[in-house]
Amino acid sequence: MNLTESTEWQELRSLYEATEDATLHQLFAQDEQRGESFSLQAGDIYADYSKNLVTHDTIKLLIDLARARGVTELRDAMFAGKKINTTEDRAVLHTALRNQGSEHITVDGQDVMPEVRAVLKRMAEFSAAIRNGSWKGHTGLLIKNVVNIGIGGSDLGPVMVVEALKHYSQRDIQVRFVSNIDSTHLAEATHDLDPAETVFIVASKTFTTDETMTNAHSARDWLLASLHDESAVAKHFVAVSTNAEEVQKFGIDTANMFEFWDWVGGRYSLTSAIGLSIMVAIGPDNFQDLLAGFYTMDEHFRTAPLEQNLPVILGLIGVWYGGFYGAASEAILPYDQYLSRFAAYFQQGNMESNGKSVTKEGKPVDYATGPVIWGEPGTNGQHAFYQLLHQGTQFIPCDFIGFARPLNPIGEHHRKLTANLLAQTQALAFGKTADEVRAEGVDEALVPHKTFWGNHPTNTLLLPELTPNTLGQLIALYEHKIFVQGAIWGINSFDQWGVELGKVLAKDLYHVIADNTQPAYDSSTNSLLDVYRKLQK
Ligand code: G6Q
Repeated sequence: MNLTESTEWQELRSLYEATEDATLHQLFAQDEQRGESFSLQAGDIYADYSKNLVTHDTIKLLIDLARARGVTELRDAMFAGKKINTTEDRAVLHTALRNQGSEHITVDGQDVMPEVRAVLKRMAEFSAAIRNGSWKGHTGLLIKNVVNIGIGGSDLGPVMVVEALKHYSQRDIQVRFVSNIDSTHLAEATHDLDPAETVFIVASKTFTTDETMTNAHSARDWLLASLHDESAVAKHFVAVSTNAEEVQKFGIDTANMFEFWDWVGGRYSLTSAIGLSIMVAIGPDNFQDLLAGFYTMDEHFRTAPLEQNLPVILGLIGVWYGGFYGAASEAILPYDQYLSRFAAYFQQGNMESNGKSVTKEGKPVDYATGPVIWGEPGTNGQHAFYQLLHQGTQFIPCDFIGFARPLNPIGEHHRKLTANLLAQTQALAFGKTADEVRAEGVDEALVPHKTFWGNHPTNTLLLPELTPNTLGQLIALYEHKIFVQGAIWGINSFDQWGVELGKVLAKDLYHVIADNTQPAYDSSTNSLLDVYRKLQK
């Protein structure tokens, strides 16, 4: 049944119409325990969702909606290795990559766990060899630099996690990333490196992605220009891929290939061999701890009752805002500098997963699906875009993420950081009325400018400390939130056909540019090509 025609949706609509004027002020005044009763503990994550425009009735109806839309059935099908990615006829089993249990997980009748464990073991051996210096370069030098070449799902996860877990990394090994086809990225990443001390990880599920293959070939040229010996490639290039044939064609020995499988979606792949650069940076034990953290949240999502299931609750609140309040974006605001790439990571995670406008059956939707995801770490954002959050005209729910114990305790920094986090959620929720502004003796002309309407909803996630384990929990939480929303909206969160058209057009345009032929496109593209050619001269 179409979502908006369901009884549960219509009941939610009636509830929205009856309560849309309620303010967070009123909701908190009505219930002294609100802060506690609208909170949850999932693993190490304490989640306060009380500063949302919801009542117990809203949550109850949203849970009814989740039941009616088959969220639990779809979840169980995902964990069981069913082919829920219907447009690509694939299982969606990133949860198997971090499974710490002893059960079999089968795809097409085959248990995938032995292979998962075997690859993890090989990754651990390779990482240890780089870290302890037993893997030497072609000329016998120690490896000091590891450069991951990949893009999208084969880049963003490792980029985010290597930065997030820098505190746990081996500092004498530099891990860098090259993704953009713009040669500046490769040039800047390698300009101060010695090829004899550098290993490239070419990370590509398909091993045909133009950006990655172009960068990998140029990296190979850069290496050979210095080492002058084809056989050096074996010591300086390893691959992470599902495509052994293409890996071999590139000249990488398949003994140095780390495999993963078609049931691992790119944007859900950081716990697969795609995380090799992470393991090199933080070591096999910390990587294992990261997997264990993912597993904690996977188990919570799989087993907790819907009412106490954090990804379910957060997902449903997002559906409520998208469906009835017109929320077109959500901000993720981590109060931790190490999480500077967290929002960017979930930009892909969320927008590529749920940026869809047809249902799994191919029918156009008549409701909002995935929001725009964005954000920067606090407190930088406060001095940049929070103005719009507080006084702009858009409705933007925000997630605030904080840690109780700092990894780099210096003076009063962390207490001030935490005070800012809490202050922002207070200001967003409760604002400051015109009367309160007047009571401060503010000139009447300035009163409208200094008034804060409040009523901006936030979730606050508090964790003890940023560790590989808690980071794993946090990432899995957002992954499953995306899953829940996709299930409610009835879309396929695991394909990404929307990225295809641009790729095809770029291929065609590349030939027009490279061969200098007459373009026959629309008048805008034709003129732009014309100007480009003139400017090149
Ligand atoms: C993610 C997408 C996409 C993919 C890249 C890289 O879910 O599928 O971002 O990861 O296009 O693809 P390859 O790993 O095949 O190079």
